Amino acid sequence: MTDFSSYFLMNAEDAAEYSKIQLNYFSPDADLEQTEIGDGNLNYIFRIRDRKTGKSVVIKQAGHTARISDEFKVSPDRNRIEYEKLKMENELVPGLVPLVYHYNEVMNCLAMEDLSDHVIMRNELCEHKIFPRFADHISTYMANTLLLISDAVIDHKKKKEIVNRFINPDLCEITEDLVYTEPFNDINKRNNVFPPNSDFISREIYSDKKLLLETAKMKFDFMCNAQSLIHGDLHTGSIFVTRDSTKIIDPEFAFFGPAGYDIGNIIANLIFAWANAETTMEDETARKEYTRWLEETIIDVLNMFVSKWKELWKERVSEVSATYEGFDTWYLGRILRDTAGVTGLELCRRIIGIAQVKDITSIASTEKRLRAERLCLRTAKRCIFERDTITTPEQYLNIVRWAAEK
Ligand code: SR1
Ligand code: MG
Repeated sequence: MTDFSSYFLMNAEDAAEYSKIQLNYFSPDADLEQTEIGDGNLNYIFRIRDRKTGKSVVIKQAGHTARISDEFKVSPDRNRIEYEKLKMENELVPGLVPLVYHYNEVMNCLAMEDLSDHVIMRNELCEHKIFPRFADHISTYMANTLLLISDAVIDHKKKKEIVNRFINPDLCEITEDLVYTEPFNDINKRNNVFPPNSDFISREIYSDKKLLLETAKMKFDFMCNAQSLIHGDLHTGSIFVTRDSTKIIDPEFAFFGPAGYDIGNIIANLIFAWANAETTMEDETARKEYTRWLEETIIDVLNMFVSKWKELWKERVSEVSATYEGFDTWYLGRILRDTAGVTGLELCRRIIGIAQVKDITSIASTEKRLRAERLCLRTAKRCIFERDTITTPEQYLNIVRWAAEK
């Protein structure tokens, strides 16, 4: 039996042994059961439980390549980044993220709270379930994490020290390629276009030179604007929920980038849920009720984010230049512009690129899926082109409704 003194990719039995002898988490006579529960694109996730006591833990291990494809060589240091970000988030937004217990730099694995009483939000949205506390929780998470770890609040030297710890080149490269580049030109031939939508995508996306130019501007913003310590992959598959609780997981893509990247991801993924409901729910009353809840959630997420952000700005900003009259409005305006642009990028990349979303791919009817895809792509283009003027949630909803009517 290994003593875990050198790295190897664990199976579930290894992870159980690890939890006993490295974590000392279970008593020596524990009767452990273990399962690999990961269904993401990158890592291996094990749940270990003592049948006698019900006590459990989750162990997440990073490999040297992505689970989705060996083509992606990704530093396992992402696991340290996730651990450090979760530790910071436990301070900033306690209760909205899992507790973390331990990180091992040899095995590139971390141990954290088992959230088996929660479920992945995307799967529930595909079942047309409602989460009344979500907007409040996610807006608190975003306002606190995005403002409190930024130059507006943190001492500049301290911030640069944190930037250093969160240089995340491999995962940033994935985002630069999969979000900002490939969906618009298929340069690496990795896109995964739904064949009946191929002509539409060639005409409306690949052939649109003006769109290409806007994606380049946004890509340079992503690469150059070290504004906030962002989550970096804040979609509904990175969120665990119950009716009353929200836990944001998986911040391995964290780095200092534009704050609007996280907010735009949330808005886009709520639009995927809207497109699914709009195109698949047969019963008109149920459909209207559910799409209305999603619309109200988009409104609440953005409005609550803005008001919480403004309150925090008043209380916490320490940088003198940031206190000059009008600077807060200018700064928030840039976040909202980036939010709209990223909403458009995320909508495109999940329809066209390699990493897709169940909200769309699970639509069995070709006709309905085509309608959902085109609704998202038309919304995306307007969000990108009109990002300088999109500042309110109602503007997103007007665009989505316009796209649904086309
Ligand atoms: C190779 S990783 C593909 C995607 O999965 C992750 O969750 C990120 O969204 C990434 O873009
Ligand atoms: Mg993930």
